[in-house]
Amino acid sequence: MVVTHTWWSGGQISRRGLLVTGAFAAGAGLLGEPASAAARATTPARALAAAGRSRPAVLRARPTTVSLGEHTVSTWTYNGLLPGPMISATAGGVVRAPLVNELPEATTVHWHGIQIAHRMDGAPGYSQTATPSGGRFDYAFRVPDPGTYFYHSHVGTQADRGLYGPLVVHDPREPLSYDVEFTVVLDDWLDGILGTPDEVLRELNASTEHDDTLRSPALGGVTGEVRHPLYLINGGTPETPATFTARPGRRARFRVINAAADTAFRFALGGHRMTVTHADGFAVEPVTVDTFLIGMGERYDFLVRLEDGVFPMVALAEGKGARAFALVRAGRGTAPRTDVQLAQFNGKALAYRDLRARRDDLLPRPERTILVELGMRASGNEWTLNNRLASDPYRLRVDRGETVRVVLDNRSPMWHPMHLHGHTFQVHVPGGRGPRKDTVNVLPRERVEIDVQAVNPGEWMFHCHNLYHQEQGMMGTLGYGRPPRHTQAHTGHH
Ligand SMILES: [Cu+2]
Repeated sequence: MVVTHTWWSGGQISRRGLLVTGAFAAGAGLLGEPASAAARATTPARALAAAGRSRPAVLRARPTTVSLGEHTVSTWTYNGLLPGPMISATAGGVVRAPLVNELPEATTVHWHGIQIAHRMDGAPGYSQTATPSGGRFDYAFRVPDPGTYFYHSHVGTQADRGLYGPLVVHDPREPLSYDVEFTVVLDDWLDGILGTPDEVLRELNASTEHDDTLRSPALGGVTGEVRHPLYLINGGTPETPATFTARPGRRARFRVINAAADTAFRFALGGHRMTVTHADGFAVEPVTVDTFLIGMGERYDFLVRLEDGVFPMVALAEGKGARAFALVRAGRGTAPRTDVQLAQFNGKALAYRDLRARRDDLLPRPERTILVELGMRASGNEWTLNNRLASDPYRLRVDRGETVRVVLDNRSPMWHPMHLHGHTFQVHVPGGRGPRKDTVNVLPRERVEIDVQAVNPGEWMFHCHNLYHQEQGMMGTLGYGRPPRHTQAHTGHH
C-alpha cells in the first residue's frame, strides 16, 4: 500500500475525522466538529461521562511503503499512515488504543508526556514486556491533563522509522478562543534512504567521532549525530508539502510536536508572529515571538491571526543546513519558494526564561537536591547518567509524595533533550514559576534544575530523547522507594 500525506494535508480536525478512529469523547471534541473552543465547551462532569463512551483507536504497527517526494521507501508505520492517526481525547477521559503488532519484531507504544498509569507506559523491561510479532496489547489509560502529546514506539530505534503519531487531549474548559486548530508533526527521515535506523546505529557505534559540520551555536556545539536526507512536516517534503488551509482573519491554534530522532528544529511561520500558549502540553503565560527552537520530544502550541495569503511554514534542521517546509493557505496567492528566507529567524526567539507556568501548575518547594551528571565516555559513542549506561542504569530514588530538585549537569560535549516518563517537572528559572515540562534541553557545560513531585509510583524511564544517545546508553530510571527485585536492563547495545 502506498501512502502519501495527502489525507493529512487538510490539517483541520474536520478533515481528519474522515479517516481517523480516535478515542474521543462524544459531545466534547468530536473530530468532525468545528474546532472552535466554544463549540467544545462542556462541563467536566459531562466530559467524564462522555469519555465512558469512547471507542478504541486500533493501532496496527506494520510494514508500509511510503511516498516522500522523490523517494519511495519501505518503512514501518501505524495503520499505514505517516504520521500515525490522530488520537484525540478529553482531559479526564480514557484513551483506548489497542496495539496490533504486524511488524517482524517486538514493539511497544509509549504515550509521551502523559502522566499515565505505570503499566500502560510502553516502556519495555520496565512497564511491560515488548509485544511480540503477531501479538496484541490493549492500551487503555486515563488522560489527566489537557495538552499536546504524541505516541511512539519505545523499542530500539523503531521510533526513527514511521512509528509515531499525535495525541491531543482537549480541555473541557478550554480558556483560549480560536476558530481552527492544526497539528504539526516534525520529523527527520533516513529510513530506506541511508539504510535502516538499526544500520545507522551500528555505524555510529563503530565510530568514535562526531560530524563536526553539524554545529549550532544555540545548542552549544555539535547538534546531532546524523545529517538526514529529508525533514518532514506531517509526512510532507518541501516538494510535496503539507498544506494547512483556513480563511484569512481566522484565529488558528497550531500544536507543534518534534517527533524527530536526532534533530532540533528552528520554527517560524512566514508573515506572522506567534503567541506561544503551551509548552509540552501545559499552559504558560502567553508570550509572542518570531521563532522558537524545539528539541526532540518537546511540543509548543501557539496562536496566530491568519493574514491573507499563502505563507511558508519553515522548520530549519538546526545546524544541519536543511529544512522542513509546509504551506499555510489563508486566501489567494502563489506558493512561496521552498528556499524562501524568513525575517522571523532574525527576530525574537523563545527562551525557557520567557516561559511562565500558571500559578495552578506550580509544584511545592523541593525538599532535597539530586545531582545527575550527563556524560560521554572516552569512546565518544557511549552516553551516561552519573557515569552509568542503560545496561546498568542510574536510579534516581524518590519517596512517594516528596518533591525533589534534580540538577542536570551536562559535562558532555553535546546537548541532550532529557525526558522523564510518567511525570511533568517544573523547570527552575530565576524568580520561580518556570514552565511545567516533560522534556528539557540541556546544553554542554550547562546546568538545568528541574523539580519533580513524586506522585505517580513506578519505575520510570529517564533518558535523552536523542534516540541514538538513548540507544548508546543514556537512560536511567526514576523509581519509588527500594528498587524492585526484577528490574531488568533492556536497551542499549552494551
Ligand atoms: Cu543526548
